[in-house]
Amino acid sequence: MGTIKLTCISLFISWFCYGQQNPYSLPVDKSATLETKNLLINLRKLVSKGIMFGHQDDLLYGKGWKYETNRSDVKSVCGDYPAVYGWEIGKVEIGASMNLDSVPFDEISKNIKIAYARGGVCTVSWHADNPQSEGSAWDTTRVVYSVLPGGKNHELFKQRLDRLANFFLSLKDDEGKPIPLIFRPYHENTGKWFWWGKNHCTPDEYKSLYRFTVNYLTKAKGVHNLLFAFSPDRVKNEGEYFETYPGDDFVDVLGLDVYCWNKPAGIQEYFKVAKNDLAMITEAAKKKNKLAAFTETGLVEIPNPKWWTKVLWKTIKKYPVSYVLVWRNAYNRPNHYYAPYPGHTSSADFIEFYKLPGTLFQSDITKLNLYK
Ligand code: BMA
Repeated sequence: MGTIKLTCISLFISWFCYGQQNPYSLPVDKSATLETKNLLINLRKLVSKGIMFGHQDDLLYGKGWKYETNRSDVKSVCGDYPAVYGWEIGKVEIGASMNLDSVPFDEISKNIKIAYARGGVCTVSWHADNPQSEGSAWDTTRVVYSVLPGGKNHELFKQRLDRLANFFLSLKDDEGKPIPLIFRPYHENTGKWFWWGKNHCTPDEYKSLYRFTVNYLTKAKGVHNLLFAFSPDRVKNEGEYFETYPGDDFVDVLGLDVYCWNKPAGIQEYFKVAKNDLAMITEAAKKKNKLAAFTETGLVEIPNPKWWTKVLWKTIKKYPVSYVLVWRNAYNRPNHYYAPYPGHTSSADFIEFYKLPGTLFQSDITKLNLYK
């Protein structure tokens, strides 16, 4: 009896110590490249130091300019690049030469390499066309069931994933090593606007779609430079978030997309919803040994001059999220921007946000080398 007890206790102690020494889980892709594994481990460590700032399409274009190497609205305002760079690759799956915002894929690849060489973190969203109707990501013709194995669009869908895989495989640094990316497919699925969204497929169909994509890219196509993010839009509770969760074996990052609406009650509503959801995902991420991130947010045109310190920072500061990413400063839609540019009324406050010890930009992370 005594021996059994002692064995149990020593087994428990070694399990406990192992857990303490290895608090970082591996990426869901067990064959991920060393740099991709290192990225996940280092991002986990970085959470205790601060929240990285991210901006979609930051290096590609901004207010009144496009395709000027090394230009960035964020840098023009605060003197530093964002730490996280968002990229969009919708239409890569149909073999187009430009994405859905008419940005050439060559420009995207070139700038991903530049961002990576600088030690930045790249995350990729994918507003994929509807494979059934040939309409856009916003065409909600029912389709998910048909792209799964055995479905009438399965072969066509695999061809699309082949093109997606080829894009990921093509992203290499100067030494020919694959560039790690946080891939965020089928995002905002708790909303109703995309073909993979709520009411357009069942939770099981959604999970199968996500799992098939992860397996196909990693196992069938040999793509090993991805961490996978799940990023629903605002939810009422944990139950709604996890109703479509593909599972711990398929998700590295528990993400969340919540925008702030510019209406009288918008800010109060943002505080309430974003804080509630961030509290929930960061708690769940802790239990699951995963990373949490505020994968998309922003207030269009930033009409509130203190939005950065008094709204965004106040919302996120308590939560251990890896990064917060604001959406693009569209070159082709004058009123569609989410980061300041020189002369914007929120620029001074953005500089204050930049100076906060808890916000991390490119110069903070370059020195850490997140890939080593
Ligand atoms: C949306 C808008 C669209 C754009 C899409 C993909 O939220 O910015 O104009 O086409 O993202 O970048």
